[in-house]
Amino acid sequence: MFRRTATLLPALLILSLALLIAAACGGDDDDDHGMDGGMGGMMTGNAPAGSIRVGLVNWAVEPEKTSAPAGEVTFWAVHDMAHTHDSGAGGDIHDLQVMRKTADGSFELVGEVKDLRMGDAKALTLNLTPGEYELACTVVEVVGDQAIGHYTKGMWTPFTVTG
Ligand SMILES: [Cu+2]
Repeated sequence: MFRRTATLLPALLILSLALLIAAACGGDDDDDHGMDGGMGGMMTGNAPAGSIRVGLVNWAVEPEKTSAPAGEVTFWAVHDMAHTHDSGAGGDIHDLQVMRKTADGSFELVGEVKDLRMGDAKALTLNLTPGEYELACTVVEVVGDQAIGHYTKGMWTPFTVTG
């Protein structure tokens, strides 16, 4: 999917670095408030180094890893093209919501990237504290007279942040 040639690779690396630096410079304020629902760094293009790929399909959230150490975590949300769409079945757009389990067992939103069409990929960098999380898509589509809730369809999976 992301085919690289020998000549393109250095340019892509430099571009990626530039984006990372831009995100880091612009994200100073976010770093201090990583848990308050800030968007963190968001970009499109190639997967950032060290990111955790999270596949979004009908109807599952498929991270390549189900845990990470506490601190800065970058999720690379990808609306995978490796599935077909029945017309009217929904699933044209997916989100990635990162939610943290609170003491009372409910979930609070830590960060999200939204509106990923098929083939889209977006990065989401968050400062995560140890605990139990969920990676989810909470899109609700109305197709005809039917509301299709992606979460209800199965688009969530547990994720653990270790201390
Ligand atoms: Cu979805």
